[in-house]
Amino acid sequence: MRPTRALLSTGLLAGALVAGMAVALAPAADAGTTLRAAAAEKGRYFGAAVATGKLSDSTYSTVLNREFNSVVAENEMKWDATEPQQGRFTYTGGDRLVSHARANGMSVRGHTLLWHAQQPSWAQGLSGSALRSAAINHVTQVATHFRGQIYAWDVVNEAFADGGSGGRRDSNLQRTGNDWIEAAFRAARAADPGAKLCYNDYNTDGINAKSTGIYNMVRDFKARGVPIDCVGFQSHLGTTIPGDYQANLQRFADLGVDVQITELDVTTGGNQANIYGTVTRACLAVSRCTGITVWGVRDCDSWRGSDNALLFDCAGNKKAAYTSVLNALNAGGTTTPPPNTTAPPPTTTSPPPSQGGCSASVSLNAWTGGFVATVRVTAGSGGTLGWAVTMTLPGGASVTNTWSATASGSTGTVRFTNVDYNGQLGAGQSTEFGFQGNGSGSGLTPSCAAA
Ligand code: 9MR
Repeated sequence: MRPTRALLSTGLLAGALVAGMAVALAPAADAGTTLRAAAAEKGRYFGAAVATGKLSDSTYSTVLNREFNSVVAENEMKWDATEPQQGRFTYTGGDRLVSHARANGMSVRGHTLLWHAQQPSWAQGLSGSALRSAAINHVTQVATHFRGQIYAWDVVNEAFADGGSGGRRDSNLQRTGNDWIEAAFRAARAADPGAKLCYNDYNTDGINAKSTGIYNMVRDFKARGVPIDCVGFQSHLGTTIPGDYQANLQRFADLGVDVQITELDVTTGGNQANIYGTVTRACLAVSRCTGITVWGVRDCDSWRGSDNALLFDCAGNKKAAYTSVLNALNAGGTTTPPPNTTAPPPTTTSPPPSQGGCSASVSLNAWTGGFVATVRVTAGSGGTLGWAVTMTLPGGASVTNTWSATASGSTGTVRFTNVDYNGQLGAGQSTEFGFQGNGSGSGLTPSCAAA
C-alpha cells in the first residue's frame, strides 16, 4: 500500500518518539516553502551543522530555525570538546544544541565519537591498550550522556585512507588493532540502543577505492552482526560531481544500511546550484537515503572560508543553490519514504520460555597487551529468561569495559549476566555481548547458565 501523507507523518512521529526526540511535522501551510517542510514531504530531514556560539546571532538562528529540522554540532560533541581531560566530561555545548533542537522541533545527529583528529592532547599521547580502553570508555560515556537524544551517531569518522589503497588510514586508534571500529560500534549500541549508528567519511562521492574499502567493511559488519545502521557521505564537493554518485549511495543501501548526506558543501566556480540539485535528487532517488545535512548555515559560517560553499549568503539571503535544492525536494510528487524505524533492539524477545540451558562461545581480537572478546550466547531448546556466563581470565588479565552484559568481578573468574533487553531468548536464539580486557585473553572457556 502506498502510504498517504498522513500515515507517513504519523510513522515519522512514532519513529521519532521511540528515539526520545522531537521531529517537526511541517504545518500544511508552509509545506514545500522551506527546506525542512519540503524534505519532510518526502520523508526526509534537512539539517545544518551548527556552531552553538552563533545561536545568539539572530540572522543565523532565524534562518536555522525556519529552514532546518535537523542539527549536528560542528565541533561541540567531538572528543576534545567532551573529554578535555581524561575521565572529565563536559557537555555544555552539546547539551545547548540538544535543547535548541528540542525547542525547535529538530532531530540531532551526533558527530563524532571517535576520530583521528580533534583528539584531546592526553589521548594523542596514549597508545595500545591504554588508548583502546580510553576510546571505548569515551564512546560509552558520551553515548550514554546523550542517550535517547540522538537520531544518528557518527560513531567513527574518517578511518579510511585516501588514494588507491582502499585500506584503513594510519592513526593512533588504528594502531590499537583493526577491530577498533567494531568495538566502538558495539560500545555505542550498548550505550544508546535507540540511536542509528553510522560510519562517516569524505572522498566517497562515487564508486572509488576508498568508498569500496568502506563498502567491504560494512558488508563484513552486516555479515558478522556488528551493529551498524548507516553510512554518512560527507560530500564536501568541488566543481564536479561523479556520475555514479547516486549509484554509490544505492550500493550501500543495498547492503541493508541507511545512507545520509552528512556534511554537504559545494565550491563556487563550478555549477554550484546544479551540483546541489544533483545531490538532492540522488538522495530522493534512494529510498534508504534518510536526509541531507549541509555543513553550516551561511557562506561566512563555513570552514571553507571564501569558497561561498553554502545555501545562504552572509546576510542570510537565499542563493541560487538554495532554490535548486528546494525545487529538487519539491519535484516529482511524493516518493517512497525511507524506512523510519530507529535502530532495532539488539536481540529479539520472543514469548518467555520457561526452561532450558544455554551455551556460549568466545571469539577474540587480541593485540599486544589487550583484547576484545565477543561472546555469543545461544539458548537451548527451552529458551532463556535470563543467562549468566562465567569464565576465568588468565593471570594478569582484567576486564576494563563490558557491553550488552553486566560483569561482576574484573579478574580471575568473572561472571557476566544479561542486561534488561537481551535476557529473554527463544529456543535456539542467540545474542552477543562483549568485553575489553588488559593482558591476554587466550584460552577463555565460557560456561553458560540459563534462568
Ligand atoms: O567545520 C569543522 C571546523 O570548524 C573544525 O575546525 C575542523 C577541525 O578538524 O573540523 C571541521 O569539521 C570537519 C568534520 O568534523 C569532519 N569532516 C570534515 C569537516 C571539515 O573539515
